[in-house]
Amino acid sequence: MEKLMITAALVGAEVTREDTPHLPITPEEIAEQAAEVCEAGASIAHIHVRDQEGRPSQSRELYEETLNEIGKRCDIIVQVSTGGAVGMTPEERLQPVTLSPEMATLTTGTVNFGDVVFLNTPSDIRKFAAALQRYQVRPEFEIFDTGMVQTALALVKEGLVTGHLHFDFVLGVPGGIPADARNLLLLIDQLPEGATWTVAAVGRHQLPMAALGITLGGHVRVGLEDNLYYRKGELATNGSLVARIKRLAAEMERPTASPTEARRILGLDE
Ligand code: KMH
Ligand code: ZN
Repeated sequence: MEKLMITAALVGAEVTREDTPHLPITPEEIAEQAAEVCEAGASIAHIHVRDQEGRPSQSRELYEETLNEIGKRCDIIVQVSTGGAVGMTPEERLQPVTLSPEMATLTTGTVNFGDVVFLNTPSDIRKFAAALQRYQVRPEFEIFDTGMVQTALALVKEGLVTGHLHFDFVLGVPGGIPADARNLLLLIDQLPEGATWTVAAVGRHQLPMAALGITLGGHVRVGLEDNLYYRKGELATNGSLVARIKRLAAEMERPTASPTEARRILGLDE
């Protein structure tokens, strides 16, 4: 089995400081936590940014500042969000891609997020894929429901995505695919030879799904974007969630990949 890549989803768009005092908001805070999770065993930081009031933003300037601050502190792979927050326009969402970060997310379908709609039309998905290609950014396909894998593979067929294929299965979003073992296997079964995958899951599902990801030879995403708690009633930090996965994986004889090793797994060094 290849080494385990841990992605830390540090910020997200939905969590607030009222939910947890551990949420990073400013570029410096995000960078400090990126360095902390890198030290704890993460090789990828999935980031969103926030404005001064803590509201979700896709500002190119804020992303640029955050990327610079992270680069000063550590070598972690930075994966920017193109999902942004529900209700943002595609143009707004695409801003950080123009900075040519190493990676960016690419959601390949529309999904309900509870009572709101995370809209990704077929033409917008292609617009996003073309932008990532133009700026030479490696996509991570964000898969919130079963049919999204086939749409991702259609982009590959159309030549809009080339090179190594990496998927992130996000389970347990209310309106998306529920977090259970059979559903994870169903998603994995659709992947072509050579593709890699990460499992993320919301709330209390994060830890059991991560354990399954380690067992099945996949990779793991944890972090405050998806889950606020270390255990029932105890708030987590991004660092504590990553450190737990590294310990768990070590117990299961699965060493953790450094950022350099993760670049090799993802073909980012080619
Ligand atoms: N905030 C969600 C609407 C991504 O980062 O690409 C979308 C999201 C996915 O978080
Ligand atoms: Zn995100």
